[in-house]
Amino acid sequence: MKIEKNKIDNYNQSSLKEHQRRFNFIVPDVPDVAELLQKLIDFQVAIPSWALGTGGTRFGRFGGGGEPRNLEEKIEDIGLLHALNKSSGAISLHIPWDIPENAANTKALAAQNDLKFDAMNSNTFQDQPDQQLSYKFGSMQNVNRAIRKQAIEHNIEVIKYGVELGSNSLTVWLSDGSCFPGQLNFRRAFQNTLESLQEVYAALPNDWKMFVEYKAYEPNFYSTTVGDWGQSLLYANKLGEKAYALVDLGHHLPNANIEQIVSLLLMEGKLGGFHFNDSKYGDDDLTVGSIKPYQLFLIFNELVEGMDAKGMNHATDLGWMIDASHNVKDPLEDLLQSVEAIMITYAQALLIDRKKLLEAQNNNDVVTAQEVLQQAFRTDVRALVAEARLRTGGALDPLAVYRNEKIRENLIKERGSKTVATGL
Ligand code: RM4
Ligand code: MN
Ligand code: MN
Repeated sequence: MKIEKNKIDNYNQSSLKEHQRRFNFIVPDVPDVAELLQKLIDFQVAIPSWALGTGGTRFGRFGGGGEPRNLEEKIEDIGLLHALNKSSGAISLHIPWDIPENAANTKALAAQNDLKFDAMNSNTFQDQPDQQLSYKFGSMQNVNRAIRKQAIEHNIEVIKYGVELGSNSLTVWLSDGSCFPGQLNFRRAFQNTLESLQEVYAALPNDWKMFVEYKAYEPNFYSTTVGDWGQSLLYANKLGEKAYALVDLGHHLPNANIEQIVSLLLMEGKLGGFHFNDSKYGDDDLTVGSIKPYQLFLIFNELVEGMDAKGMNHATDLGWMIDASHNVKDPLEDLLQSVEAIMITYAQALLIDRKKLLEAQNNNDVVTAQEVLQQAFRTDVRALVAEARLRTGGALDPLAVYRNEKIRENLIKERGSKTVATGL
């Protein structure tokens, strides 16, 4: 289904006065409103094709109905999100969960929905029904060369799909590792993985990037072969200039200082991609900003500061994506919430008084430094984010329109209540 533009305009009309009151209230506090709004307008967050259905845990899955049955319906769902918030203008595909059978058609449908193709994702963490060799004991790290080769070829195939669609990056997340001490030799696992990644890297088109995503644990519980940012950076450095580390917020050990990791990876020119989500305990894949909004703000502070220091374009020089799972919420509502949280936090980070912060740091004025950060964090920027949407034809309140228009009910009518989307 599609949402008509005039429906969105009507809703906007009904809350326009209230919005303008809020917007006018914040404007005097923003040094350059036009510039800030433009940055918000330009900033787009990709939606992963595997996050449009209900996620499960290893205990169960409680579907909500109306889930997209194929790639086309997934693209339509993201099109809906983007029509409402104008900040979700890209889709990230996981192969083989979402194989574009006819690339030209898939591309055309995405274009109709004003969507681009973000990073392509390979999958060597599950065995597929028609697969010859098993990844039970790892893929690129495997002691068996034939299994490594199968994983390499899969990744090269994913690049080929991406080229057809106009994507320009490959994200490799490996679940490789070990569950018990002694199961593998760490150095050998690293070397095998490096050599395998090198073969994939050699197949990358010139204008492509490769993102090496790390994760502390799960599904392996003793060691992970790309377990933290240090290992990810090692691979990226050894691979070459087209290879980068990818930070997924849920992939760290408890209390890790993610903002510091982000800062140093940016300093090294080796931060390539970013997966947003939130977590309380592990890789919980919860709604962005739902648990630790201040941490997200501190991360965005480093992102903005570090990108500006290198003259990078906020919107295009890193790959931004949501990587979440939805167990109890309507996936589309959850994604709207996540995008909103990202935009709010980005806007807050843009409001930080950099000059004052630098002065405070140079004077060892710890109190002022903290005050500067918290001044921005405590500013209610929601009207700025809404204004950016309004100016690009989106909804002042995407969630309200989604509910008022009964989008989920309509999707259930259209697709049925028992559909299951491919993905996690
Ligand atoms: C992993 C990781 C990857 C994602 C898979 C589905 O934990 O976050 O980015 O592709 O989940
Ligand atoms: Mn991820
Ligand atoms: Mn994850």
